Amino acid sequence: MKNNKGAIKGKRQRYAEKNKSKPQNNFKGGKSSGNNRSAKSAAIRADRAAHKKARKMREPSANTDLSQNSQYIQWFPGHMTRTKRKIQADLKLVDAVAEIIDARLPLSSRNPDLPSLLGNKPRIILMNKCDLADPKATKQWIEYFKTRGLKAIELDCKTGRGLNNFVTVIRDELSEQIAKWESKGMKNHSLRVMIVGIPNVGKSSFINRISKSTKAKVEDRPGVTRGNQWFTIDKNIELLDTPGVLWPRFDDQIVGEKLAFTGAVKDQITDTEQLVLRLLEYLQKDIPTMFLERFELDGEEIADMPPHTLLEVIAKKRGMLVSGGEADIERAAVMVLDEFRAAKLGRITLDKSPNGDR
Ligand SMILES: Nc1nc2c(ncn2[C@@H]2O[C@H](COP(=O)(O)OP(=O)(O)OP(=O)(O)O)[C@@H](O)[C@H]2O)c(=O)[nH]1
Ligand SMILES: [Mg+2]
Repeated sequence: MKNNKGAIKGKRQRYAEKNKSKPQNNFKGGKSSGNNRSAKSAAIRADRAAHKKARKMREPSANTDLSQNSQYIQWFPGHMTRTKRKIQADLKLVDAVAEIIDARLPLSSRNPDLPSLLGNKPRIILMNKCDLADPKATKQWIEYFKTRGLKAIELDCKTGRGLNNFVTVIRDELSEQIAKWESKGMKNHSLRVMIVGIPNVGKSSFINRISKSTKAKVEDRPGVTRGNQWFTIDKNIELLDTPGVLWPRFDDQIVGEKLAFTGAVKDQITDTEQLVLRLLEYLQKDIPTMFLERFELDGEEIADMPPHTLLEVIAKKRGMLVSGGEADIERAAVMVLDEFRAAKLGRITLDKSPNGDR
């Protein structure tokens, strides 16, 4: 199998890596809620247990599902360790944390290190990119998080859908703290919320959308934001943007692969052709109608087709040929990955929802 890293590098080289603005952090500490500590602790314990269970639920396990197309994926550059420290240091400045996850990966895009990193800080979940995910699965995941004591809302930062719910949910999560402030005569006490999540899930896009600005740098690659930065969305709410953080080792390689499918790990560290063969293997398990329609494929014919043959068929259908009439596999792989990421192959939630549906 050819390695097309060079080709991908060429494509991605347009995105020059630049260092971002330095932290602009000049707030005095805000306090987290006190009265509701035991309820919050219970919710946090439930969330930790959920994380543990979630890790077990992530399927299929790397040990049982390693195909010849699997590749070892790991991306934990030094700036992520620094970011973790900065997040911990800045926690005292915020009243709550909003964890942004990718709606296509409600399990795999949750950093398992977050519960211990965030301690008892009130937390909500924002399921972003819901325009790319299966709407039914998103609703099921929201219900699932609810049973774990976590408020979750769906968002689409491309159109702004769901953004209006953010303030309501965050105020609801902090209602006891707000009541305490009000009882002390602090009627319009501002709320400070830290926005955290893995790379490329739309943290900065969310901040730009909600603050109706373009101040936070946004790009379609992971690792864009490099420092914590404050934004005021109105006189009562301030948001702290943070760089995306992964964790040092993916217990399950399918998690690493799913994160690579969606663009949460750097494309340059993966072999795109191999990655796309894995994506095709994954799609073959439960073939999306849009995928069949888009490439004019027959579901029964392709169900057991070796993924490399399937990619050849797709390349030929698209007229992607090299001299001699052979399929241009490298070009087809890049095209399939791009179309998957843009949901042109269907709105696909890659983590099975709790009831087993896609
Ligand atoms: N389809 C879709 N794309 C989105 C959405 N939100 C963000 N994006 C895109 O996702 C890409 C990454 O967005 P960013 O806001 O830079 O993500 P980030 O989480 O800040 O990324 P890092 O700073 O690298 O951690 C950009 O191309 C955005 O346009 C969404 O709701 N739907
Ligand atoms: Mg960012």
